Amino acid sequence: MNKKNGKNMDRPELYGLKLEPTYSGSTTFYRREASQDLNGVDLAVTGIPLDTAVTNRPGTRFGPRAVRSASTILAWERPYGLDFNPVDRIAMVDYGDCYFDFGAPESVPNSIEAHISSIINQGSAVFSIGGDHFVSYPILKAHAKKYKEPISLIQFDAHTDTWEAGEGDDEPADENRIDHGTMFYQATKDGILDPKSSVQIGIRTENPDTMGFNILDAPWVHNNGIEAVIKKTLEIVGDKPVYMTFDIDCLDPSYAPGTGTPVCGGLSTHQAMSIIRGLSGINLIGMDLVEVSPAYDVGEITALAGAHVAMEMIAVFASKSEFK
Ligand SMILES: [Mn+2]
Repeated sequence: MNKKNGKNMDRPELYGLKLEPTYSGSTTFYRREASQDLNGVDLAVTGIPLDTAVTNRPGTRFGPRAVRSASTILAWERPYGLDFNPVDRIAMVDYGDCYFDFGAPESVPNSIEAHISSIINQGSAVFSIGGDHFVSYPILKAHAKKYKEPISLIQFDAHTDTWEAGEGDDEPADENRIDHGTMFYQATKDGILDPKSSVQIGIRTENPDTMGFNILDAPWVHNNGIEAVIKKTLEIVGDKPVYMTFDIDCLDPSYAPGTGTPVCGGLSTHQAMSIIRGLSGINLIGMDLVEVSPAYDVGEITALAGAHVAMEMIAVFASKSEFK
């Protein structure tokens, strides 16, 4: 056995795992090579450390780093019960973080969109780690431009995030507002999302205007069970191009306290991971995990939940028949 340390910085190819003590070495996501060379890459993981669009507690700018660090404890074997390791089927790199100027907030959406476009236009899909949930809006814009059709959304969340921009005051809606509760309103108005073939799972915050999204709210999930959620979701999205966004506050605060707008009555990590695994076979084109806020975490359980959920999403992506 090669006892040289730092083995994940010395890999001959982009596939597979090299064992290294969890506590040592580089903390790229799932021990992937840190690289911005996307030649032959199927999936690039990137961090988007934004937390200025929140309505409550900030701190998600530290989310990417926390989730990457938590992922190192997973990077020694395939996800439990899965008959393959995603990194044996897909070439995945850690692309590093999106750069944006925190002193010029109005420039942030375009910076994120350009960052994502630069990745997906080179032929790699992208898994983004937020960051607050606003980041999904410029990410979706980049995908819509590439795919040239409204995208279906599978959204795990306590909140619909379809609140009208500017709602609650007398001013007309300002679609340029940067807000982590309005971006799917904006995306739907833009024609980027197709709500009729989209589904929101785990919702437990009142918002009477659904904008036509299918909603399997948290009580529905608890009352009907994991298999029913999987069946309904597969029926709704069919074989359309689908983007999956996982707001960590979909999980109950007992499983994910480290987030900005926690709501009780949510899903367990078991429920969320099982539902995602059951969605294998969908036409998944992109993914994000958002709203992990380490300063409010306890024992790193939120970051760990995020890393587990991320690997389940990546396994769904890797299950596509185009990979080896
Ligand atoms: Mn949320």
